[in-house]
Amino acid sequence: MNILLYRSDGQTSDWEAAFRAALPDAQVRTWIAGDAACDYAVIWAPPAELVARLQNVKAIFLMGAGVDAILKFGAALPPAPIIRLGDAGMGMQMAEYVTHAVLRYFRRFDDYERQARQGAWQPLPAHDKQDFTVGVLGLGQLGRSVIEALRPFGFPLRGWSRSPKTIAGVDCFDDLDAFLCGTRVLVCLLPLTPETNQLLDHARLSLLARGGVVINVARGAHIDDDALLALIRAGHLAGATLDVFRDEPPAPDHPYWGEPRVTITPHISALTLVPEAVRQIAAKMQALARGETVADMVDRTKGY
Ligand code: NDP
Ligand code: OXD
Repeated sequence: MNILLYRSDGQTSDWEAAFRAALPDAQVRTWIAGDAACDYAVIWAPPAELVARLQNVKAIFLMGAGVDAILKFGAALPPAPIIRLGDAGMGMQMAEYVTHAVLRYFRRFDDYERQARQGAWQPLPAHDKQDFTVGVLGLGQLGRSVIEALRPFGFPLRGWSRSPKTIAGVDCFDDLDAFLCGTRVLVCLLPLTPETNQLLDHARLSLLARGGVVINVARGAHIDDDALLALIRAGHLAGATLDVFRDEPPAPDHPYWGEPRVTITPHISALTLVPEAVRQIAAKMQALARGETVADMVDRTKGY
């Protein structure tokens, strides 16, 4: 078995070591320009030159859960199956991140952080939990993990997905506007597709409850940045916690950096854990080699 690795950040040495340990008989190497022949490519955010050289691979494995950075190549993609990571420790991390952010707003730590910087000692009225509806856009592997983590806290929960869902204790919507009306905390966990690109524009964000907050842990291009900032500055929204951006990192003069009601993290809400990812991918390679089917195949027509 011949495995080719590529990451846009160049950090492949731990992947090489983990694959050599998991599949001792495999030949494992990191891609250098001009190289190509392999059975399996394990990649993240590849350049066009690499994609063009993968026409004969048996399968492409992604080092993450999102598929936008590969599906953007459209007709230039090889016919081989594309297989994303399935959870691999990301569900728990996403649940931790989003739960932290929801509780921070609900218990007013954002207000207390601002007060403390001004030396102010001032207890504030508690928010009413029934006014703190959490709406999760995307009820896939990560959205469901977030819903389950929030469940014990007793927030009203709602969700929105492409196909209808029934989840105990969760109001599942197919009408997006109805979902947004009354949502106080909006969590975005959608894949980035032509349908979801710039989904959260001014009109839709305005439907959120007054004092609402946005937690975006999916992709920056889901949100109209100008609209989000305008609604925060106008006082309709209380703030945002953003882990993902249209350009990463955002430019030094991006207005998000200077907006105190925007909390920025550097795309860390659910990191790829290399040992877990390699265990999962190696097992899938072995299953494919035995002629079996594997989970987490990307559906190119749906775009995720
Ligand atoms: P899944 O593919 O498991 O779930 C996607 C969900 O979004 C599904 O419920 C799907 O609906 C829904 N959906 C897709 N398109 C639409 C649409 N047009 N309208 C309504 N609902 C839609 O993805 P994951 O949960 O694993 O991951 C979600 C995203 O999170 C990834 O695509 C990635 O961009 C991002 N991510 C971010 C990370 C970070 O560190 N910030 C880390 C990992 C992932 P249905 O159920 O009907 O198919
Ligand atoms: C992913 C990501 O999709 O890191 O895995 O965003």
